[in-house]
Amino acid sequence: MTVHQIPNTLKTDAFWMPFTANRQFKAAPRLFASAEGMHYVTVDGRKVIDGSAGLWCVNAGHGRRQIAAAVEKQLMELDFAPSFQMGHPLAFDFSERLAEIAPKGLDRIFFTNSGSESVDTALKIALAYQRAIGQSTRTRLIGRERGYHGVGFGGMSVGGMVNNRRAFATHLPGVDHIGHTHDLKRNAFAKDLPEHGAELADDVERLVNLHGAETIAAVIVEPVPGSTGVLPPPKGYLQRLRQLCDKHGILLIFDEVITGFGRLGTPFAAQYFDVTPDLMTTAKGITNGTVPMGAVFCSRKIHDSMMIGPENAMEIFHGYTYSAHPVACAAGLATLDIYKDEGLLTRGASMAGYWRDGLHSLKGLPNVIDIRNIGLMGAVELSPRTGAPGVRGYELMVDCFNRGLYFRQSGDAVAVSPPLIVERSHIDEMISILGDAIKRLA
Ligand code: PXG
Repeated sequence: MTVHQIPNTLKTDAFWMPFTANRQFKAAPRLFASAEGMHYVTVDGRKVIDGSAGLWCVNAGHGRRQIAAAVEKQLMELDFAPSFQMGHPLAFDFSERLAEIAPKGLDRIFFTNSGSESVDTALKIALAYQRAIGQSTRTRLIGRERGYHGVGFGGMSVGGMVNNRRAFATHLPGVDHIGHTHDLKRNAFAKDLPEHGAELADDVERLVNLHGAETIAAVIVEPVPGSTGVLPPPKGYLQRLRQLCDKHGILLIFDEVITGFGRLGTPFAAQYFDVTPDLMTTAKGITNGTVPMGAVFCSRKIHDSMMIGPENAMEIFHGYTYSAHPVACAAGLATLDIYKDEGLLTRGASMAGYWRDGLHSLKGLPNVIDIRNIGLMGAVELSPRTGAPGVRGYELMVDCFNRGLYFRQSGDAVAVSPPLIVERSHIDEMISILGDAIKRLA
């Protein structure tokens, strides 16, 4: 047993932790020291199974030597190269490889460093495209209640989780939201896609009637919202959203930061649902979580419409110092090799049934009010304690962590999304720890 660092000798004051109850955490830190395959090892040497692929990103499992070797090689060969008016071959190779697995027609790639940057980039491309085709009154951006699109001002504004919004009063102007699709009354314990709610997509028409279609540039949704507690879309909903966007000249953006790279058993959710957006945002699994990176997949239509003006003019005044960072590209290429060699982008399809049955076996346990699943994503929702929303979920998370299971908590829901290398025995282990903890919980 390797004891890497004793938590109570660790100085915890300087690190202001993101999306964390800092004072509560620092009173009893939960610290990982290493990871391999499906497991983390804590600083005190306990093995903890990774029920959330890190933060929905370590799709090929931990400790992949092939990625480490590619990163090391790249750092020694070309540590950094600018992508503004200069380039390096890996960026082109990686784009071509991404284009090969992309939903049809979304084969023009813009690199970023995170999901939040991908979202802001996609929103900006949508605005610039509308302007380029002479639709410059289309400046309004539409998100969805309960959506999570990262933490930039753009992503925050189109996002729909109240705690991510309320402290930061200044949002983008001209943003509106359609309603969410979570409907426990009609759809609790649905397996895979809920039956009811395709008509909720018509909310787009409510906003068209309110604002005028000619003011709306784009609608952005997660095909399956993740952070808000895994909400598979009602049957037919995304198809209807696509039709309405087409009817009204509105671009459709899928935020696939979580659903991208095999989470549903297809490379992207767009392929799972057979609905192709105009723009698709990704990050996380693009490098197996090893090196920060994101990418926006753009349709030919959008890309080509912007290749206008004199040839010496930049087509879009946008990009990041680290767009197409060579080390991230190397990590990404090695990641795609692993996904391909091990069939991971479609493996979820063969595991989804076992995953679904495992999760739904928890039905009937105390306080369980809903169970949701799709591909290798899942959620178990507990009823909140009176006057204390989120506390039950938190206690469950801590109890499971102490007994060897890590997952993300979203309020009183548990969100699980294991690495795509997960085996049946791992699913059994996760469900057993989770079920026992739910039984113990008051
Ligand atoms: N879009 C979606 C759909 C996301 O889920 C982002 C954008 C932002 O990505 P970055 O890389 O900027 O964080 C995300 C991020 C959780 C959790 O457990 C989810 C995310 C990040 C951290 C935790 O729900 N999603």
